[in-house]
Amino acid sequence: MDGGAAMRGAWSFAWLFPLAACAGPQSPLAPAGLQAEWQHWLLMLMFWVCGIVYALVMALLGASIWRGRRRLTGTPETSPDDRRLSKGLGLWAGMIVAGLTILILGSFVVERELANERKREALVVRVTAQQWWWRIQYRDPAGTGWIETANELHLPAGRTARIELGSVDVIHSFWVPNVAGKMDVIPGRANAIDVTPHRLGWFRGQCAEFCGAQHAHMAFDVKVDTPAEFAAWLATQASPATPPAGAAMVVTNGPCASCHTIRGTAARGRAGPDLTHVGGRRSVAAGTLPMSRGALQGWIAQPQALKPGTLMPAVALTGAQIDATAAYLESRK
Ligand code: HEC
Ligand SMILES: [Cu+2]
Repeated sequence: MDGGAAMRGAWSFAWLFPLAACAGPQSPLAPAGLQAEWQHWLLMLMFWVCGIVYALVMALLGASIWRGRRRLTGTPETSPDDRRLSKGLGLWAGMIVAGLTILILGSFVVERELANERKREALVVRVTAQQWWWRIQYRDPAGTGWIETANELHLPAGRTARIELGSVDVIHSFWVPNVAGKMDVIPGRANAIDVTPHRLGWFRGQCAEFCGAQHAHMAFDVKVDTPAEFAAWLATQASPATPPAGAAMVVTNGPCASCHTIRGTAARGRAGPDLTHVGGRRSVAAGTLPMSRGALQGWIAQPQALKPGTLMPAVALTGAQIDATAAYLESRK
């Protein structure tokens, strides 16, 4: 196949591209939660009502152009029939009123359902956005404190979670399209969004408000667990780490510790993500790389090359220290 044919081949499939967004882990068209399902229902209602009106307008436009052309080519003029015209206009106005009424009733029903959902007793999760990652905190079921993690949100299926949103720097936006709509995250303002997921599996959240150079690398993984899986995961997150030994000790005694917390060790920094169970996460640096030992090595050696502008500086370490640190962090499941 020559280049031109290949190009034409590719273009003939181009119409499929919009459909690629219809399924998958980051799509409002594949709802996995109650709120997303209602919003999807409303979207479809709007699509069909507006789509039918659009098709009718186009059909009438086509018909009138066709009639106009016939008139130009000399077919004898038929005198406009006033009664038919006013009947048609009356019908048209009636359809517009009916369509708008359906849309108003639809959005009313959805608003009411979402509000009813809000009254349920909710699991409180605090999510704090910052350039360019997500601090995530759960209330400790065993005590009064908070259990902290980052960049990976676990939710129990069938239960409403109230995500309390805060920002420490600029405006971000919390968006997990499979589960619910968007909510802005605004410094100095307490926003919250309720989500009631019911389909198990992995989904993807993304910051949806431009927040600086690495806005696109401000994603997070979302896992909808069974209630038992969720309880086990939360218990793991609550447990402290065993401190590292040998060359990996730089992570708890060196500069890393001034920015990162590893519970159970001397590392108590607050500027960066909690690393106590970083090895159990699915990705590194807010969705920048899939989790692996190599990704951790690369990230520790050259954060500025992987995520230019990120607030984590490159720390001067030896190769052996980087390898040992990556191995230790990877083992922190
Ligand atoms: C000046 C503060 C600072 C220092 C020093 C620092 N980090 Fe970070 N680190 C951050 C910030 C901020 C992030 C989040 C970056 C992002 O995603 O944009 C981060 C992210 C990370 C992540 C990814 C965490 C995740 O949830 O995916 C790892 C792993 C990490 N740092 C390890 C280290 C190690 C090891 C050192 C020492 C060699 C270190 N950091 C030194 C601030 C720092
Ligand atoms: Cu952001």
